[in-house]
Amino acid sequence: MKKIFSTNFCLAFKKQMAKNRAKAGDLWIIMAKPRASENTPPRELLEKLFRTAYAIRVFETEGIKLYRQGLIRGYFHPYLGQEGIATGVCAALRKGDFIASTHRGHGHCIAWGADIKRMVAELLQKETGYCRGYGGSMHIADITTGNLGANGIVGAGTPLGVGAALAAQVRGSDAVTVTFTTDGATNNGTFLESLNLAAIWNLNFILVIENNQYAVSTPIGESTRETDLFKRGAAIGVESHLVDGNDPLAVYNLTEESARKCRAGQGPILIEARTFRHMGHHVNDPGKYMPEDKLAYYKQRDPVDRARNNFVDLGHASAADVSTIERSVEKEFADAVEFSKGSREVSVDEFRAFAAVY
Ligand SMILES: Cc1ncc(C[n+]2csc(CCOP(=O)(O)OP(=O)(O)O)c2C)c(N)n1
Ligand SMILES: [Mg+2]
Repeated sequence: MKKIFSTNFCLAFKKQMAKNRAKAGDLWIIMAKPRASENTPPRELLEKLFRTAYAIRVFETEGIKLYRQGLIRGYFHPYLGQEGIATGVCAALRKGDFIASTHRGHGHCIAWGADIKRMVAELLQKETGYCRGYGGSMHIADITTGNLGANGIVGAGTPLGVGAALAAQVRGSDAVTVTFTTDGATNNGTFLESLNLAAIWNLNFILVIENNQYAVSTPIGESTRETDLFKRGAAIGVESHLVDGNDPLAVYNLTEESARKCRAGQGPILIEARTFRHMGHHVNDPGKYMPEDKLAYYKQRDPVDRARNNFVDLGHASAADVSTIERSVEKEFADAVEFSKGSREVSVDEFRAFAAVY
């Protein structure tokens, strides 16, 4: 067989990768400073951030249990540990805006205000689900509310979001579109092509990179030499920011400011929200490649705990207030499971007939 790489090349390659990895290893200690808001955030906002972050945590934790019971088929990419991003971003948007999501999309849907009943039903292949049970975890969408949907194709949400932002501009609307994307997608051609178009057309577009520092098991330093992903925007004249993705309030403040700038004609804006997932890539990945000390570091900065602490410390919420929200979120999920179990499961034949449309 023809030898493609010389031993020297392989050694040099490994050395460079180790160097990049060492650099990327620093990512977890260079967290962005929280962007302090001038005023104390209103209690309703703090309550909303906590409720949303907790709702995502419950959905994912309980959803994994349903998966382990064999009730969910297909993929399930948990958003555990990343809740601060969807929570902060969506709270800063308004009715009429748009979001486009990723394969790790449950959190985006929930933060956007999706009906938990229809989400669980979709995961359980029930006809009452968002896509009649045909789509499952990676395809939940709700065009009626501006949720352009989750997407199993890494990087595909970015051109989709730019299209929505262009359509809004053509219609003369000041709607803002946010595409949630991933560190893995930043090396996909769609990233630069889409952001560049958004820039030359001055679109109301915010691209949020959820940098959880892994693409499946590949650490960020092995897929790019420049691990500060927000810096890529500067190359094409796009205002770019780095934010602590585990701080829902910091994410909210930055998104709110970015959306305001977009509506004033200063878009697009690139945001890198740095975070770390609490488990492997998908529900069956033990994630053994994730360093334990780094995982512990991020768990100490748990976004749900931070949202809860903010609600208590800045919103002067009592233990009873917190408990009321937690019980109500848990009940909503339990009710959704009951509703879904009582719904009809779609058959493979029905799905085939539906898919034949395409
Ligand atoms: C275009 C494309 N290439 C490859 C894959 C296979 N794949 C699924 S997830 C993934 C990487 C995920 O990492 P990242 O993009 O950082 O997102 P994360 O899972 O960390 O949220 C890949 C390569 C895919 N779904 N789409
Ligand atoms: Mg990633």
